[in-house]
Amino acid sequence: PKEIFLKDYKAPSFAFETLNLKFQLGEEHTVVTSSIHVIPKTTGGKSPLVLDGENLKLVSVKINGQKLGDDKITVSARHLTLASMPSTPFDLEIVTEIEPQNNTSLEGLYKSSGNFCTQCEAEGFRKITYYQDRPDVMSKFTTRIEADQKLYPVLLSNGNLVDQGKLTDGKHYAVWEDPFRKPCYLFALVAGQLLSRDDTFTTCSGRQVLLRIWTPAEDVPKTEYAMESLKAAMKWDEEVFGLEYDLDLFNIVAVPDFNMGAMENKSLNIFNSKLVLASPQTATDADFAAIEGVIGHEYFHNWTGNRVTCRDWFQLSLKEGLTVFRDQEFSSDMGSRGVKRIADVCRLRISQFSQDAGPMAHPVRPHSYIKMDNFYTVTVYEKGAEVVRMYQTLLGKAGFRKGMDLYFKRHDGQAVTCEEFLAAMFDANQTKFPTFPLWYSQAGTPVLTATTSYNAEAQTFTIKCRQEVPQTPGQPEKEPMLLPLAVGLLDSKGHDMSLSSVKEGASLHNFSNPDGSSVTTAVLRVDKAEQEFTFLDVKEKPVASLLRNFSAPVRLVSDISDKDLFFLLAHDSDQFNRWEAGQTLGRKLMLNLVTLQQKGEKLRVDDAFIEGLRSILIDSSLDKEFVAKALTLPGESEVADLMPIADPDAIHEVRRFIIKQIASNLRQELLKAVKTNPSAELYDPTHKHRAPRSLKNSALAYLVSLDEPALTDLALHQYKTASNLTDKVAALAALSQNPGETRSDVLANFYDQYKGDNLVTNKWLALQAMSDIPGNVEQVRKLLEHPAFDIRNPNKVYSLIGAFCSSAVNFHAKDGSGYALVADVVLQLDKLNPQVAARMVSPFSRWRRFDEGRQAAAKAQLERITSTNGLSDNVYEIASKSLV
Ligand code: BAL
Ligand code: ZN
Repeated sequence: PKEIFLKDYKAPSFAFETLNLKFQLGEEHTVVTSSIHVIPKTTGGKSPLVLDGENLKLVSVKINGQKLGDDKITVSARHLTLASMPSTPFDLEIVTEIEPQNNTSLEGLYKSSGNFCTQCEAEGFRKITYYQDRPDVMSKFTTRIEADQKLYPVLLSNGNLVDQGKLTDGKHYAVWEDPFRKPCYLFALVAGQLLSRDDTFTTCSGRQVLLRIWTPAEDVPKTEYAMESLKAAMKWDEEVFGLEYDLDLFNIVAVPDFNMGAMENKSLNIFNSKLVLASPQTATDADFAAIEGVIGHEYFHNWTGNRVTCRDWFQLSLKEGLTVFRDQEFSSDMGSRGVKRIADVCRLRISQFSQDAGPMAHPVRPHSYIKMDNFYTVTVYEKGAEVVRMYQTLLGKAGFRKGMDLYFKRHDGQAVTCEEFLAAMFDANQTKFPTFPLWYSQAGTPVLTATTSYNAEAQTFTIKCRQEVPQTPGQPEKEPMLLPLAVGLLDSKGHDMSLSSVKEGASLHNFSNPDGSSVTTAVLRVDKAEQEFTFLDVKEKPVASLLRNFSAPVRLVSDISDKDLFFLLAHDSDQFNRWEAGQTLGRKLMLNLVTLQQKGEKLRVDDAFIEGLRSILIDSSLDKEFVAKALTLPGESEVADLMPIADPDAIHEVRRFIIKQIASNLRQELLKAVKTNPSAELYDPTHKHRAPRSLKNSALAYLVSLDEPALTDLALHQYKTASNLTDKVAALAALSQNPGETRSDVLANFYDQYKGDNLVTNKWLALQAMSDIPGNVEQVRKLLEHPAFDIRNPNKVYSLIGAFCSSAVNFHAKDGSGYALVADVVLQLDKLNPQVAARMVSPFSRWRRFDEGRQAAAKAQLERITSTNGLSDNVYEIASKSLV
């Protein structure tokens, strides 16, 4: 397979000014007629026009109405080359035939539950027609759809509906015109039997926008929350970024078969149904929160992605990092800022730090790819969002907003690069941080080591910083980069000290807020391999709160004592760092106990740790969702990443042991948390109601871990009487920790109750797949044959196989059976849906982190995959890079 490099970028030699598409949708085949007004960019000579296309049947090519001779046409598996094109503007018409009904890759035009729909990002448009399938080719699209009226009463595409009517033979048509130039990855078409929930939004300039969410008729009642989220997102973008919606219609369509979560096609977002459909009885608090976040995300793309798009796919983070940052901020404003930050950092550390430390490590802006689909990664998305967040941390909220305003002013309607974003941010603030751009080009998680000292006589507090960016594939050497280090100092009462000034090298920086209030968090700019910062006028020995709000995506190593960590857990005003203090203690405890476990020695949890958690649990002034987060131990994979050789069995035993110790020591407090936080009869997904529910359900899980009849009954009672799915699934999850009859009975009962609902049965699949009970590999193999599973549906694959890979003890089963199971599925799935198959290969990539036996077993499966004939480029890229 061919690797594509950023350094080889060349601007296109032909512009496509307008594109008229005609779709004649049929059951046997669909005819696509594409009429393009082409403007040659090169002067002189007659150059060939090379178009991308895959799995297309070419019917005809015309130039200015004249059929092009066969001698001028070359068709290969991936391209159509048209020789000696005119050097002046011309009209090109291409007719192709496709078979959407047989398209299981879910890229291009395909059918889902009998309806036609599309997915074109990144390179799916080439499965619809021959085209310059690249984001810097922007055109004005007009789309005519013709289809059987009974089978496909609803015909949708981007922009405004400008014409519709009846045709002969029971057919009808609709014509859509999108006034905004766009790349083809933002094209969308939907045709089928759908009904809509309609609403309106009046924009800040007084325009009324019609909002429509389309689903099969029976699902319309489940779209209420999605609609509320959409209106909230539209309002938020006006208020926070001054960005108004630009058309009179905004459509969302929910489809059950979708590779991604959702897609931001101009004015016609297409969503995976799991991110649209929700009711108290069919969705959990987490589902409601995800819907709010993703509805926001896709809507926000209208400006960050659609109005200003990417020059090439290497720049993906330009729109994704920025839009993830925007959706994170939106969700923070809708719920609890501290809790949202904790959740986002957890995800980053568990998934992205791990990717950054493995063979698939790549910069936020990758240098090369074989299949772009493989680069929709946590690095491009989540680390990319951290990079955007760092601009805001360095420039301040007002400075960041100035940068955003300038970015839109300069680049509206253009396809640009990450440099343009950076330049807008710096120019708007008349500043420059020379080492900041390295965040786009250097892979790997920087390690920031901080050592502190207090000089009582001089009343100074010094932080010595050392930074190192680890080697990653293809990048043996790294430069120091700018790490914003947010610091607060706590006095002996636990209050924030007022910070007056800091000395760094020869320069002195004075802190003061514009309104005269005191500064309690300072942002230090760490940009050298070694550097020292000295706070002046520090009246007593402080406890330092470092990297507040996780101000940079780094691994922080500090000399902070356990005593100081307990102090921060009790007092830090920065909610993230308060939680992080507990996590740091938890990680240390787990690592210590793992060593004991490996030596066969007795395990013990310090009283101080239990007491620290007890004081959080009984502190009624705290946000209950924060308390639930603070009670959660670091994940097994997080601890595995910190070990020289990961030992999933020992980590699992230790984590279970600590959970049971916490449960038995805090039994009374946990029981109180369960009893005093019942859900209201009328379900409400907002933070106010979600917070007590999350605390109650965390407490319940702890208690049930003790496997005592009275506590099991408590969960059974909740399972039977729950008035919402959150409580029901929480009870089911708690009960399914313990193997035995109760577990089997509730699982059977749950399936029986929900077997008609795919989204709910997917939770049932996932819960069993991620279970760490012994022998679960065989159980998951059986579930592959269960009627609830269907390998063609990505959600089901993610629920069963994706969830299975998250259970370290079973995926990494010593006998290699977990690896074999996943490889079997990958090879079967690759023939149907290479994108999803490649995602299932990713968990293998960390195989070198394990002992020799596991390494050999995982490597054997990777080699089995790479040596398979007819493998897709998608799977080949991940599997072969994992082996390097
Ligand atoms: N652009 C692909 C889906 C998303 O990130 O919104
Ligand atoms: Zn996105």
